This record gives sequence, structure tokens and C-alpha cells, in this order.
Amino acid sequence: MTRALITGVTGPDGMYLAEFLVGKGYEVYGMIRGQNNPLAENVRRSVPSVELVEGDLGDISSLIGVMEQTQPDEVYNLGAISFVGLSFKQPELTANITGLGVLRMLEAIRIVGGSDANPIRFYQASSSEMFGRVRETPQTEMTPFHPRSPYGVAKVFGHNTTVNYREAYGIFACSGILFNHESPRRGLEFVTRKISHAVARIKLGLQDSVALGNLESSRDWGFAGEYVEAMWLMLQQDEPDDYVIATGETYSIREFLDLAFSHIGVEDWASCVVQDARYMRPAEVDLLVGDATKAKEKLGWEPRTPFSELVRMMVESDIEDQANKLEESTIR
Ligand code: G4F
Repeated sequence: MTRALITGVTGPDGMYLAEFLVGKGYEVYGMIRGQNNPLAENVRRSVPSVELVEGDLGDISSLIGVMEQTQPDEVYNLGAISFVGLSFKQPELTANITGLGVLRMLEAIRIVGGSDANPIRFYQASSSEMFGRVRETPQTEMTPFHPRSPYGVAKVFGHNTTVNYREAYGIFACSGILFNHESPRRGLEFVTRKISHAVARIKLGLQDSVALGNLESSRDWGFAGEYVEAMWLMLQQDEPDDYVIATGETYSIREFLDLAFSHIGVEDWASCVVQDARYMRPAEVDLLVGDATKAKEKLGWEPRTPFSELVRMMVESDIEDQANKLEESTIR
């Protein structure tokens, strides 16, 4: 049985990846941090066969311990402070976990190593936020980085460290430069889920409006459930490499709002959206759109979920969820 270790297993990508690997017959370990982590219950419920192990990206001896305990064939480093907005408020924590955390994982792998015949393979969750103020459009694996947030800066460090450990120590280390990938599992702090959740509640009469920041930025939005397959494919190749994973299309927050509100029959949503300076960022990434040609040619990976379908899926899921909660509270 192939063994995989996933950091960040409590996040949406971690859970989709765990389900995917269990489906492939893997023995899956999920690293969780903190005492009595409340998110661990979500993993136990959604993917019960995943074995949870304790470790912290801020503590290298715990990472060495996790490597020794789980003896993984493949390591997927998805753990990070992943909210760009928060990274402006907690830049040092972000640099430590999102940036230095990658170095600690790679050091743990270098030290523990795996067998000579079967060295550990490493996947690093890099991000399109590294492109920031973009130097060219669309962005490819060759586009220079210009990060615009402490999060983006930390991800560049993690990406460069991954490349360096591959070149310096021959570690099978890959970096997936993933553009925004959304799903009904997205946290409520991210704009797509914040909108789908609010739209569902507006439809059910539970709230009147949603407060948002910049509506003009554009992102390349894909479905997280199919991006995890690309992570796995990277680790199945003969040689380690870096890949952009994206849809090749870009849409603004306004366009997301148009589709989400039209799904509940509201064509003019102006009165339902309040602009709130609290959600503006000190520096913004205006436009991201990725070119995933390399992933298509070398991995055979292509996105399948169109933007309109992604928005529909998220709004529908939130309507169902909110309606169930409403029904439960009325019964009580
Ligand atoms: O949903 P967001 O917070 O995602 P962002 O910043 O693009 O980052 C996400 O995708 C990256 C991949 O490119 C990941 F690496 C990262 O971990 C994360 O998953 O914001 C998207 C856009 C931004 O331009 C933001 O300014 O939406 C704008 N926005 C407008 N109003 C808002 C809001 N963002 C949030 N979170 N909340 C708002 O109220």
C-alpha cells in the first residue's frame, strides 16, 4: 500500500485530496496541529479511514517525528496560513508557517529520507499569488514573481526552497502553482464562499446584504475537487517539476456576483452589496489568469468545471445547507 502524508488535511484541498487518495487505495495520514483541534472532527466524519497524527509546521522536531512515525512514500504540503487578508495582519506568523514551514518539511524529508530504493516524494502547494502584480498575461511556470502580500512573499520563499532542495539534494520535490480553486467547502472568509453563503441567506430571508471589499479584481477560478488530481499526477512522473494549474479564464468579483445573484432570480444586486473598507487590502492583485498548457501536455490534466457551474454548485450547496439549518431550528 502506498502511504501518503498530508499537511493541512483539515482544509478543503486536504479533504478532497484525502478522499482522492483513499479512492486510489492509499494509506493516508493527515497531520493536525494543536490540542484538541476542533477541525479534526470534520476529517474523521468525511474521510474516516484517514489516520490523524500530531505535528506542527512551526516545530521541526514534530515534523521529523511525523516522518518517522508514518514513513510516507508521498508528502503533500498543503498546510499554511492561507488567507491573504490575514497575512497583512499577521505577517510574521505567515512567514513562519507558510514560508519557513516548507523549509522545515523539506529538512525533515532530507533527514528522514525514506529508503534509497523508495525516496520520499514531496508536493508543495505554491500559489498564483506569487505572480501578484503580473509581469505577463497569461502566467506560466516561467513568469517572474512579484508578490503583493506577506502571504505571496512567503509562498515565493516556499516555492524557491522546493526548487533548491530538488537541485541541491536531489529530492523528488514538485511545486504546483495553483490558481484560485473554490468549492462548497471553502471557508467563509474567502470571497466566493462569502458570496454564495450570503446569497443563500438572502434568498431565505435570513439577511439583506453582504459587505465586500474590492469588486474589480479578477481571478482564474477552478473547482478544488479536480485540482487535487493534478497534485497527485505531479508525484507520479519520472522527473520532479513545477506546474501551473488553472482554467485559462478570468472573471471579476462582479461577474461572480452577477451569476450568484441571477441564480436566485436577482438581476440587479446593487442594493444587496455594501462596500466596506475593512475588506480592502493594502496592496491588491488585480488580475490573474493561468496558462496550464504544460500540465495538459505532461500530466494529461485539464479542468472540467466551467465557471458558471462552479458558482451554481456553491450557491446550491449553501441554499440546501441554510434551508436544513432553518428547518432544524424551527423543529427545535
Ligand atoms: O477569496 P480571496 O480572499 O482569495 P485570494 O486572495 O485570491 O487568495 C486565494 O487564492 C490564492 C490562489 O491564487 C491562494 F493562494 C490563497 O491561499 C487563497 O486561497 O480574495 C479574492 C479577491 C481579492 O482580490 C479580494 O480583495 O476578492 C477580493 N475581495 C473583495 N471583497 C474579497 C472581499 N476577498 C475576501 N476574502 N473578502 C471580501 O469581503
